[in-house]
Amino acid sequence: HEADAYRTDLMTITRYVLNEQSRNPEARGDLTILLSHIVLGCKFVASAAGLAKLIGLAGETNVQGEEQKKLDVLSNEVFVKALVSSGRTCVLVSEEDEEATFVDPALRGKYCVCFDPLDGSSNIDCGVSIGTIFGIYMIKDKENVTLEDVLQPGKNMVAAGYCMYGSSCTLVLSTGNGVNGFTLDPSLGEFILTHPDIKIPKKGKIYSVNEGNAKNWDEPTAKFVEKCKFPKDGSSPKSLRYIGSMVADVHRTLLYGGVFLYPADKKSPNGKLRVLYEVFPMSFLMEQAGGQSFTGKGRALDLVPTKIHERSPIFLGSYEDVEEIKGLYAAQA
Ligand code: AHM
Ligand code: MG
Repeated sequence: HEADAYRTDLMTITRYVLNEQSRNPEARGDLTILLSHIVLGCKFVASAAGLAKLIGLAGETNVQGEEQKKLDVLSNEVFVKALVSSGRTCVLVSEEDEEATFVDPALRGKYCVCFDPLDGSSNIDCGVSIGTIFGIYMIKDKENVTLEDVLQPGKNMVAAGYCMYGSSCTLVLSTGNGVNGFTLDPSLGEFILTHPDIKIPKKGKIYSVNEGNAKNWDEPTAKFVEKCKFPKDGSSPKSLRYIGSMVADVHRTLLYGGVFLYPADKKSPNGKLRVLYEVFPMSFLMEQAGGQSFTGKGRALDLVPTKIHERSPIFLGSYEDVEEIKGLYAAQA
C-alpha cells in the first residue's frame, strides 16, 4: 500500500530533487544545493512564525509603502543570506528590496531567484496562514549578468514553489516535471513527500477573490463572479473562500480545484500581485498541475516583465474554470 511505503521509506525533498536531477545527464547538483538553501530559509520562517515574540511592527516601510512586520524583515535577511551563501545564485529579486541584489562575483552561480520571503503579511498578527513564494531562472551569460536575466517571461523558469506556514508547513515545488508537495516533519526537521504528483481538478466548486473591490471591477470579472453565484446553466452556485494570503488561497485551489483571481480594477489597472515573485511562480505550478493561468489578455507565463516589481491581473486555477474566464474576456474584446 502506497501510504505505508511513505511512512517507512521517507522521501525527503533533497532525496526527491537529487533523483530528479540524476535523470538529467548535464545536471551537476547545483539546483539541488540551491533548493536546499531555500528549504533552510523556509524552516527558519516556519519556526520563527511560531514565536510570538517576533510579532510586532519593525517600524520600517517596504518598497510598496506598506508597514513591515519584524517577521518580514527577518525572513528577507535569512533568505538573502542563504541564497548568497549557496554559491549558486547571481541575481536576487525580493519583494522587500527595492533594487535587485547582484551577488559578489566570487560567490556567483548560474541561477537567479525571485522571491517574496513572507507573503500575506496582513495575516501575521492573527495567526492565519502566510507563505514564501519563489521562482528560479537560469542566467543567460555568466560573463555578462544584467537585470535582463530576471526580466524573462515566466515560461523560462526552471523551478518554482511556495512554502505555506499554516496548520502544517507544506512546501510545494515544481522543477518543470509536475508538482509535488512536502510536509515538514518538525521532529525530523525534514520536508517529506506527502502530496506526490499534484493534479488540479479539471473544474472546481470554489471561487476566491476579494469581493470588496467589486465596485471597481471590469465587466468580464463582474460577469464571471455573477455566474459563480447565480449560474444559469442549472449547476450549483460555487462556494466563496478567501483567506487573503495568496499562498494559502492558491494551495487550496491546487488541491480542491476552482479559481483564484486578483483582477484589474479601475483603481489598480494592473491588479495587486507582483509578476516576478507572485504571478509567475504560481502560474508555473498551476500549469504543471494541469491548470491554467491568465492575465485577462493572455497566458500569464508569456508576460515579459519590464520592471522587477511589476504587477499583473491574474486568474488561475482549474482548466475549465479559467477557460470560462478567457471566454468572457474574448467576448468583450
Ligand atoms: P502582501 O505582499 O502585502 O502580503 O500582499 C500580498 C497579498 C497576497 O498574499 C494576497 O493574495 C493579497 O495580498 C490580498 O490582497 P487584498 O487584501 O487586497 O485582498
Ligand atoms: Mg509580501
